[in-house]
Amino acid sequence: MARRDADFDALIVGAGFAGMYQLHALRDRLGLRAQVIEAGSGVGGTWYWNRYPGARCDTESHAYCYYFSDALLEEWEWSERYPAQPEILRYLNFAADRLDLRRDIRFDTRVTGARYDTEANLWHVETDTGETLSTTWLIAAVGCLSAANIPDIPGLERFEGAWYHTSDWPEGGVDFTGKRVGQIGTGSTGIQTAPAIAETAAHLTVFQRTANYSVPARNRPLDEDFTQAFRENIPHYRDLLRSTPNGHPFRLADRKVADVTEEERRKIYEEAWAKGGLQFRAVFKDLGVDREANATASDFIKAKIRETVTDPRKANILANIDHPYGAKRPPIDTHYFETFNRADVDLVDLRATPIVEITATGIRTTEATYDLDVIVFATGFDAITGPLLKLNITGAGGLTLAEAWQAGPRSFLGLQVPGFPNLFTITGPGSPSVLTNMPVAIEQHVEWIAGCIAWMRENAIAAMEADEDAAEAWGRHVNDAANATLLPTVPHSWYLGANIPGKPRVFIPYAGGLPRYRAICEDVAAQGYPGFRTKDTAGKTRA
Ligand code: NA7
Repeated sequence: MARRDADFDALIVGAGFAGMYQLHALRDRLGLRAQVIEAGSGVGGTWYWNRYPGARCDTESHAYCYYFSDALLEEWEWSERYPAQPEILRYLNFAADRLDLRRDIRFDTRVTGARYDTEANLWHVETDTGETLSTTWLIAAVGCLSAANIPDIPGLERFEGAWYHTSDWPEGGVDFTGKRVGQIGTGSTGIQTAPAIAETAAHLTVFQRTANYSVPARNRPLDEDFTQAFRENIPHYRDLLRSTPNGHPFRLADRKVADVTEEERRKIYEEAWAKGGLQFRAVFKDLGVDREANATASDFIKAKIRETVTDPRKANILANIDHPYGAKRPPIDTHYFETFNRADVDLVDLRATPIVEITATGIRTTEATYDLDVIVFATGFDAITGPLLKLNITGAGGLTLAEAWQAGPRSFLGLQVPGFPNLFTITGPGSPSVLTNMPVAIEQHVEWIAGCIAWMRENAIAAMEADEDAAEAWGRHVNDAANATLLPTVPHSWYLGANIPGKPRVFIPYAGGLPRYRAICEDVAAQGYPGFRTKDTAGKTRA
């Protein structure tokens, strides 16, 4: 039940894909007094901050946008198969204008803390502008990959050159002309940025800890015919995105590796390689669940790396991959492996020769010292839970989120945490989030949250929170879903929190697929929200 004595009915943290749509859903559909608090000076969230050279989405552009509005889909035209960061940012600015969102977004304002008042059923939200704002509902739309991981390598403070993390890139860009650049990290980001940096730098050294697969993106301009055909088939695309397990616009093939001959298999992989993109992993249905089947795809890609990279030393380091393809987030690239054929690009194997320290003039490994003018950290994120913990949230009875998650994140459906009434987490831990095409997962969460808030208002519910037992059971289900795949078999994966020292090793996202997850969430809503405790405006509770 909304309270007239609160500053707001709903405060939303973050003005990316999630926060923008949540504002629209609560303000324009439910008529709530809702606002967004955003640390950046503009909308975009992840796409506002991740401005590194080569930044591009790995989802095809026509699938990487809002589908809740036909008008938005019809009015926007994408220029490339995969949208680059500036184009996504333009798109989100277009959506913000079209939905008139800016008047309810507080830019340049960071949430520094939030405290729940159980007596008043209110959240008190503190910001770095010195304000404390009260709200009935608090919605974290902070993104899954927005808390940078800057590794604690001794000596960084002594480095006399410039250094950057890819997700906190200077607005005007970085001029690499004439510079010796060292790049640490070869995840999706590193694989995108290395070819772009090599274009202008005097010299690039890539420091690789874990070798990685990558499939060519085969990016290309989109033509009028594509746009026309897309606009005529919007319902088809909407159904497609909402019915595939990962929210991408392609289906998992209905065949197993063993169903075809070796020759047919080779042809299938060659065709998928030529088409490019994440759909490479969808050509057989058992690649994600069966090690032996997976090895055929893994070996195919390793052979492609060796064919592409002419220097056998570099090829060996790049193809020395020890996890199953797709069990870590599979990157796609534009000339990543080809970049190592340039005379001005070198590769260091940190498994064989780890970094010892950063010196005033570069990076020292156990074997050599590399003189550098710039260090680029493409070292990823404290994923999913990191951005939520950074909000410094204290729930009912003084319990902090950090305390509640000491042994790993607990959440019912990835939407609510026991002990934190009226707090919703969009794409939180235990929801499909990073295993999917994010806008599809985001729209589902935003709509579920709006539906839940509408139900609370209709039923005079003052507070609602996830039940401990429901969260416990959901945690077990999340584990079971992961264990049915190859995903938890990679010990150093950030899906398990393994990239952050001290982070509990728990498989964080829900691997059961979006359609199954959506059905579970819809069922919970249809049944009157079992698994949540409520307190009505007269103080009556339901366990
Ligand atoms: P990722 O996928 O976490 O990749 C980070 C890379 O940085 C990866 O190669 C790491 O090696 C490496 N790394 C991290 N810390 C270190 C240290 N201390 N020393 C050396 N190397 C290190 O992040 P991305 O930004 O590439 O991608 C994140 C998501 O963004 C991606 O999945 C897309 O959804 C978009 P490691 O593998 O841990 O050995």
